[in-house]
Amino acid sequence: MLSSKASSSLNKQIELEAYSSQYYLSMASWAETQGLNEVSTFLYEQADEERMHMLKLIKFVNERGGHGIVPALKQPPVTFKSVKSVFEEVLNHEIKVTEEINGLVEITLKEKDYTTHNFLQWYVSEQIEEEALARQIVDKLKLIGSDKSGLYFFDRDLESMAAKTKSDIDKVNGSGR
Ligand code: OFO
Repeated sequence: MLSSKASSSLNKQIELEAYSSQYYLSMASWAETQGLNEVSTFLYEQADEERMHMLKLIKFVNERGGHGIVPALKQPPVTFKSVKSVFEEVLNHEIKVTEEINGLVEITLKEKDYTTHNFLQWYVSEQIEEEALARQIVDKLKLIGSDKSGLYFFDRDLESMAAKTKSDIDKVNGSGR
């Protein structure tokens, strides 16, 4: 059975994952309007992944005798300065999510809630993967600078880059998803 502290902290995380999904969805929609097809496909996928993270938490909270609360939708930003600024925002957001997950892990240790602690390890690994991917993309965009043809190739390569990074990280972790 979840303590009320663990339950409310997990519900806060549900809200953050839901917001992450909305945020990336908004980025995807913006990128699509800019003709950046692969960037938008990539971001639509990220939005779906974040929704899956939210669902996984809701189900866990409910299984442990709590109540996973579906949060109200918050309006994310609608327009973005550039592709680079989009991915900088993704990276900063992922860093924030990692901090929140670490905070949750700390709570479970204080409360000696080893079941939730164990459950959260999946999120710890996921954050390593997502931060690394966002950082790699931002680094690539820094190299491209304002070169328009570079941006064209970046858009084309984004899909394979995401797949490769994921498989590299899976190899390092010795697991798939
Ligand atoms: Fe939910 O994984 Fe990143 O934010």
